[in-house]
Amino acid sequence: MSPKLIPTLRDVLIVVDVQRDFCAGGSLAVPDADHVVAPINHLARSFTHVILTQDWHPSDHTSFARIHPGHKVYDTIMMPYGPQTLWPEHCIQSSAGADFHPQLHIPHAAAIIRKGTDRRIDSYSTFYENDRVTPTGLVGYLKERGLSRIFLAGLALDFCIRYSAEDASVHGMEVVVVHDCCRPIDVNGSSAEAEAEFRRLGARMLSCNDID
Ligand code: VGL
Ligand code: ZN
Repeated sequence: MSPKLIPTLRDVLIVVDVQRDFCAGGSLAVPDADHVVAPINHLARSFTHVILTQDWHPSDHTSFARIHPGHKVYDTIMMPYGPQTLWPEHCIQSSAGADFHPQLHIPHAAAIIRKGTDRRIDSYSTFYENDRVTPTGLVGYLKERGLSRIFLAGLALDFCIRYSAEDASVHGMEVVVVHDCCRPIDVNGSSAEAEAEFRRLGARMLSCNDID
């Protein structure tokens, strides 16, 4: 057995979108999502630096199928910034569905990044909106604090985690995906695509048991 990885002060755990709407009974429930909550609570105790993210949409957000007559949920449409999957309404700003999962318990998390707040554009990555140029400010936060290796856990593996991994790599940060603390939505082949992308990026795939 290889020795466990012990996170250092340059490491940060980003806990992605562990919100009610992505969990059982939510409007965009990710299969088996509730099972990541306890392992993530435990994992977070190994990190000095933890950031939480929240998907945080206005009620007429462009990613909602309802506002595109003639289209249904999970259709893909072309937007000025590229292809966009259409979703059920989810994570509406200040709604109960946008709250963190009630069992998520990470008191030392120092920042919350909210994304998808602009009605006109979706945002999967915690770093940039889907135009890939409008920043959330997270790169600056990490750089200023000297955090250069990011560990990703949460929802959904094939959207927010995948695109966050891409953007972090572009900025020269090392990326570790804590795979058993993530779950995919898996729509239109997105899971297989995400796994191929993690390989292409050279992202390190670990289980929470690999981390002390
Ligand atoms: C996400 C679908 C819609 C995500 C957000 O954060 O993975 N997926 N909105
Ligand atoms: Zn969303």
